[in-house]
Amino acid sequence: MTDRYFKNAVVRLPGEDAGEGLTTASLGKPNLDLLRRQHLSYVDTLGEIGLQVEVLPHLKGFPDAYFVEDAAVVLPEVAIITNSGASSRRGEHNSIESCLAKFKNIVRIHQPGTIDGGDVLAIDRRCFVGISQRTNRQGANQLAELLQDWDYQTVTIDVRDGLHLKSSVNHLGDNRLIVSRQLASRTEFDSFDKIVVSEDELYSANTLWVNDVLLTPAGYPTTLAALSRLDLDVCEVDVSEIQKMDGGLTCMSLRF
Ligand code: CIR
Repeated sequence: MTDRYFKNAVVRLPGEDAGEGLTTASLGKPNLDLLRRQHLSYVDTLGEIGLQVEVLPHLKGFPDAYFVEDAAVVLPEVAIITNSGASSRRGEHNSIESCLAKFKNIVRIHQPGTIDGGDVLAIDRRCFVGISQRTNRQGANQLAELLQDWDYQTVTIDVRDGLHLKSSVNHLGDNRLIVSRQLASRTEFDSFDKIVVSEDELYSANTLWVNDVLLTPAGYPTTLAALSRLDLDVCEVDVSEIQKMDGGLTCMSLRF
């Protein structure tokens, strides 16, 4: 199942204002040049893995718009345009919709429902939805109702650590998850094989599986060692400046 699962990716270039976006990280201001280089290197990596990458231009007035994952949930059958819980991000969705409409049928989440794509982890026919500062129950209910048409089972999970659900749990292909200790004991994840990240390496739970490659943030040796024992290539990616803006590897692209 892991071979060539994703064929396309959509990314967006960060602008001059990339350091002005929302963040809860207390890691200081990002170095803008370095942030842009790290973003380009990430885009190159997706291309080297074999994805067809569509690079959207910077979206003026929306410093967080390069975190494209939050504006949509893309599934094999449909693309769901979300409605961010952060009002400063609401103007990002139209342009993502125009792009995705070339590939997928489109449906939308509407007020008062809010969802950020970072809170949605879809694995086969299961869709785990984090209830967070960005995603509310109305949004999760709308998503569940929409996805019934394609027989998805939607499960909500309260997000206690990090910005989004995928700050703490991600799919590593097949039946594997990488997950924080706090979420690892949740019964919803009982049926998965798990790599549980240590408390001091929590950020590395945001590891991105792309076909037969795992992209993992540089600087987390215990996680790296655990990932290296899987039958996948592992690629460390430096995202130090993106982390300062509460971002990570999953949130800078939409894959499908
Ligand atoms: C925000 O707070 O919305 C952005 N600065 C970071 C969004 C990161 N998105 C994600 O992890 N899915």
